[in-house]
Amino acid sequence: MRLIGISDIHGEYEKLCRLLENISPQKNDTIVFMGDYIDRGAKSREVVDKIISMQDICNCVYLIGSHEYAMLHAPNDEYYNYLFWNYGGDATAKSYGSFENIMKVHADFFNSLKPYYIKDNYLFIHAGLRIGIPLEQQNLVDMVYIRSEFYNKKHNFPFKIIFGHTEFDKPQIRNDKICIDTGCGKYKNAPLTAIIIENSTEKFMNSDD
Ligand SMILES: [Mn+2]
Repeated sequence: MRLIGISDIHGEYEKLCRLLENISPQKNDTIVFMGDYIDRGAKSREVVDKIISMQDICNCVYLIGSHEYAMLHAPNDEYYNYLFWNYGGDATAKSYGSFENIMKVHADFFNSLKPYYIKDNYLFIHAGLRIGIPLEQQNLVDMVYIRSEFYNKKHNFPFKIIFGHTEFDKPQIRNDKICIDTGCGKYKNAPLTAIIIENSTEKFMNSDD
C-alpha cells in the first residue's frame, strides 16, 4: 500500500507515462494527482484521459491546480482569462480542438476536482495554505496560487504538507512540507517527479529514472 503524489504534469503525456511505468501502481496504492494537468505541454487532453484511466488500476484522487482554476474561471473573469491564455492555455485549446471543447470533453472531471486530500499525517494540496488561518477557513485561490508566504515559512498545521506549483530543480524536503514540482512542462528537460510514501518512508521517483 503506497501513497503517491504527482503534481504539475502540464500536458507532458510522455513524461507522465514514463513515470507511471516506473511507479508500476498496484491495486492497493493511492495516487493523489495534485493539479496542473493542462497547459504548456502539447498533450493536455491525453494527460487527463490517462489519469482518469488510472482509476481502473489503483485508487485515484484528483486535486485542482492553478491552471485548472484559471481555465474554469476564464469564460467569466477577465483576470483568469488573461492568466489562462498567457500561461500555456493555447496549447490546451489546441489539444482539445478548441477552448469550448475542454469542458465538452471533460466537464465531469474538471468540475469534480478537490481542494486538498488528507491521509494519515499528510495533506496533499496544489500550492499550499495561508499560515495562521484554520484549514476550514482557507480560500481556494490561496490553496492553488500561494507561493513564498507558504513555502518560506514554518507552519503549525498538524500535517506534513505535500505540494507543487512552484518549481525547483529537485524536490524540496523540509520537516513540515515537501514540494515535488520539478518544472515538468516549463523546462524542456525537466522531469516529472512523484513522491512515494510507504511504511512512513518518503521516496522520490521521476520520469527519467
Ligand atoms: Mn504548475
